[in-house]
Amino acid sequence: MNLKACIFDLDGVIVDTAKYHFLAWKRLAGQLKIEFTEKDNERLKGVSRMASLNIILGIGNRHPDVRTKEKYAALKNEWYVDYISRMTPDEILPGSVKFINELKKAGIKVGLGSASRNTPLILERVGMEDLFDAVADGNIVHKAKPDPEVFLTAAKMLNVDPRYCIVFEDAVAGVEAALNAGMMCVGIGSEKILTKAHFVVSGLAKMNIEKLKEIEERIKS
Ligand code: B16
Ligand code: MG
Repeated sequence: MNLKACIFDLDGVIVDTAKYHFLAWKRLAGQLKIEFTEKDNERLKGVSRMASLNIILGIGNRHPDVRTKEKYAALKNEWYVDYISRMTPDEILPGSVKFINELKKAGIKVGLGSASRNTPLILERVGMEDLFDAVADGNIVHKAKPDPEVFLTAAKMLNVDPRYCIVFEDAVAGVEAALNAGMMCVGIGSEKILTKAHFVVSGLAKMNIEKLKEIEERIKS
């Protein structure tokens, strides 16, 4: 295998925080009398907090000033933090820890690439604060996915050339970010949604070293 590093998205790949983002955004949308559905929520996955708010305001055709927008984003985050503060290791998605430990044993570096500024709190709550060799998150990266910055930063921290990295992503914007970084990308979720990913699996429980080799060979051929 030429592969040297695996970089994981957090929300929707390692933990299921999408449901908490949805609940908090839904509450804000409710207060603003904007109808916001689970289908609309798909468009928020992987994009930054302010970009998510702009999508919701767009649905309601609202144009508040910058200060008001900051107030809304802070309110949503307060509710979201309240939910994630109560997370436990039980909320780690199946197969994640096993696969990551298998990679480490095989000498493959593991990194995290998340848009979330709440990454440190989530990792601490689920007991994963020491698992990754490098963590690139919304606190150190400023360009939102599909910009490749988050994954390029993780690769740099791992000291691995982007060509030898494979990203695991559940969001359309995140898959595009991985491809824009010149990396291989495995989509986590549905083939119908993650059409640009090199390969799609339903979750990390489906992954192991053998499968990884097979995927790399398929991408290269
Ligand atoms: P926060 P990921 C992303 O995380 C989420 O998918 C996205 O829905 C959220 O808006 C974004 O983080 C910012 O999160 O408000 O906590 O800073 O999928 O890149 O791990
Ligand atoms: Mg995600």
